[in-house]
Amino acid sequence: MSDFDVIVIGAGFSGLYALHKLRDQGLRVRALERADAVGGTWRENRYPGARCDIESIEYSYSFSEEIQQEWVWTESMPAQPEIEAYLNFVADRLDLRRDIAFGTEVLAMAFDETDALWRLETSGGAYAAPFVVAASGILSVPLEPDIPGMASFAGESLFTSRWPDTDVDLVGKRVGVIGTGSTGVQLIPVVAREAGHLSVFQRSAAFTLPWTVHELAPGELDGLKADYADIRAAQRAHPVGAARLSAFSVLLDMLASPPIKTATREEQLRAIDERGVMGALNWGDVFFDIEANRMATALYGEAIARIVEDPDTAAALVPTHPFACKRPIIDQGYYETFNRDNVTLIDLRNGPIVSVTPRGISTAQGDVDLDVIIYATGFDAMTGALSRMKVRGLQGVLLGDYWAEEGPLSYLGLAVAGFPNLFTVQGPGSPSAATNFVAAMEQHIEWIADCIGYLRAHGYRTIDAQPGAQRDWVEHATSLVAPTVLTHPSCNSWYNGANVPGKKRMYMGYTAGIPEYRRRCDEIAANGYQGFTLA
Ligand code: N01
Repeated sequence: MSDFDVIVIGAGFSGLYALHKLRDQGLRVRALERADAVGGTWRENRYPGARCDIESIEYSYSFSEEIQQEWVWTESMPAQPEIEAYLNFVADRLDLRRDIAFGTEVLAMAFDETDALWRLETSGGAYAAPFVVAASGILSVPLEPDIPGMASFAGESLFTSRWPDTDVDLVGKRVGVIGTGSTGVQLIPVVAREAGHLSVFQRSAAFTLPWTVHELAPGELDGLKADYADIRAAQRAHPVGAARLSAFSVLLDMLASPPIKTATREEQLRAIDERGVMGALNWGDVFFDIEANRMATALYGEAIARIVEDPDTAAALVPTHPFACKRPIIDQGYYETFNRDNVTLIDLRNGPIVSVTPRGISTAQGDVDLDVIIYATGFDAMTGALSRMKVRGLQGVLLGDYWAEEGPLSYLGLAVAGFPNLFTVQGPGSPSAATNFVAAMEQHIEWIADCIGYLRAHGYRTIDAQPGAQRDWVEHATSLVAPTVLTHPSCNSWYNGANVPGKKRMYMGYTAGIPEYRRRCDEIAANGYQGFTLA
């Protein structure tokens, strides 16, 4: 007998909903949160410029009509402080804090086969429960680069993924930013406005599409809230879980566009005349045909050269990896930032970083003296959090070792064979990263809650994914991306683990869309949890 029926790991978007949903079902639930507050990834990544690239009206919980009517969004796409405030509001509104143990980091957990219990070792003592819901985040383990001399830097070192709570003063300082993924692209224009001088250390140039965020006008939010039933219905039917404008819907629009390969030069030029960098990529064949992708990239370079005044800088900003193989990025004034007198782009393709020194960053092209270094170097995504936690399943197998050896295998992205009663929210092989995270997450939590309800109602103590079903699922998910540029050898992305040295490479999303994924998950449940062993 344990004190709890379910342990939820994490109190970010997923953990808060899991706690609420399972508690509502009459279960004894405890959420364990490493930090002293709710918010998860949206709390830690409080760097200047952090913002969601999906509209607030859709990047929010849909399960509670009260919450969606009461909360007031102020901008079309929410900035980090507003998302963090929203999650705090939800925690209070649903009285969740009383069941969250803050400052409690899960260090290890093992499945006790005799008692059919997970036994957890945490920084706040021992816990046990039959079920564990890992809501530990898909982008919650920062990837710190292994650059010699990092600790020797005499100035200030900052990491976007654990930005300080206190104000950071960059005014007039010599700042270096390493990393030009979504985080760097958001951060760089903001830092450029404050810093005395900003040096951007770019290893891979980004594809990024300009976007304007607007403050919601008086009455605009009320109008949206009045239509919420329709907005949520459209969202639910949409492959990426966001029917309004978002970084993902832009990609879907592109899929439906004519091919670049048969477009005339005039048509190509008209595309960038009318829509700039966005027009350069807006061709249906770029996702499947690497040659088409390269043609679009060349056109993209022409569009950049129309914005960025210095020809060398413009050329250095043209990516060399295929468009769409990394997560789409949208920005506010990224390319324009490189026209500022106080910004220098250091293209590491001309000579890599050699070391960090007490004075700054030393590259094969020369040394740059700095007061502040900001690392925006990404995450060990999807599998990182659970791999670090020392999760031991049947026969004492470590999940981190299993994934390291076999690749990030999972059945539905919800469970891993040999790790009974452990539910992985947004695990590898689920829509997660390639969709509106919140929409995909709600489907996961609801499926998990139904599953635990079913097991208890039918007297089952354990559920475990079958290796064969898991293999078939991985094959199915992999086959969906096989004909696309996502599997091209030059595609190094956190989507396929290529950003982490030594990580087994495999695309970790599910690209048939959330409605199709939901249909499959529901069918599996309706068939008595097909592909799982219930005991
Ligand atoms: O991380 P990334 P991120 N030396 O992995 C570079 C979500 N997100 O934090 O590409 C030099 O994309 C690395 O270079 P390379 C979103 O899902 C969402 O930016 O490996 N450079 C790359 O440029 C996103 O996809 C939002 O060659 C080094 C960068 O660091 C995900 O988080 C906002 C290096 C890492 O890019 C991750 O984005 C922000 C080294 N040693 C984030 N090591 C929104 O909602 C790494 N790099 C809008």
